[in-house]
Amino acid sequence: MTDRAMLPILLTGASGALGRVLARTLAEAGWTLRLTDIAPFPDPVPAHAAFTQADLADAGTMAGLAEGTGTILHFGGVSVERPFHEVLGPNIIGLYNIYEAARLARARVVFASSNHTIGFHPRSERLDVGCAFRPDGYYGLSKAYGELMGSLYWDKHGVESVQVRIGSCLPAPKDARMLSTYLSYDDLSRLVVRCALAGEVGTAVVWGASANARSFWGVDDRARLGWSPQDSADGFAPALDGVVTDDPVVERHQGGAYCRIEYTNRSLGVPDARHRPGRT
Ligand code: 15L
Repeated sequence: MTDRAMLPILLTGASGALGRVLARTLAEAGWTLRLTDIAPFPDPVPAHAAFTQADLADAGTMAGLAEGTGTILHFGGVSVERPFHEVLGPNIIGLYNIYEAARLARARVVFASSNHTIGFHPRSERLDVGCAFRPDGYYGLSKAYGELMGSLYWDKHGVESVQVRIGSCLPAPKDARMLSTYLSYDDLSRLVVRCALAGEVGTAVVWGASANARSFWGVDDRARLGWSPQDSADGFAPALDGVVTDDPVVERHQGGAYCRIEYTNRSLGVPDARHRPGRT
């Protein structure tokens, strides 16, 4: 156990789907929690937890909440594809406020990044975390920015962070794509605990997926955290194999339906638009 294990955890986005899971499981595991969200907390506040309703834009409140914590789980902000101006405030300015709060508190950040940072990679590619960002929308782009913010704050200020590129974290996978991207709630909870307990992590990037045989993803920094997933989507394959769309944009890319939103690229049918003759 490190000293960090004795300190409270700040959880942003506590009222969201994953925030509610983490509030429950971390409280059950005995952690002292500071919960915050712009929306009211819909559940009974667990023992050893306090909830503060606040906007990520409120830098002073975020800094106050972070003071004395060892780990900030940053799950707040916009969590689906939205127009640029809706993403900008929570996911860029709010993110900055969280990293500044972490710098002042000397806390480690665990960032809920997303597979949508790399969503335009084809499903036929197996990716390591060093792969190029290919965001599939403004939401994914904001998460790529968030990962780079972690890199900046590590190099410039020594703020540690773990960037968790979450796949599809749901009670159960829902379609054939999620046989590759599924992350169970229990694997997420165990991962977050390792992020809080691990010794030096520097800045680490991890694929947030269970042990799915059909995973799109390979090498990451999980060994540094001492985490490996215990669950898998594989048992759902017989039921979900045929659950696909008839849309080639959706089915070709790792990001699935997010790639289709506002898609106007006429080059569909060419395996990779970046490699069209005449384009650099
Ligand atoms: C995400 O990043 C979203 O937050 C979630 O709602 C799902 O769409 C998930 O990705 C996914 O790709 O399945």
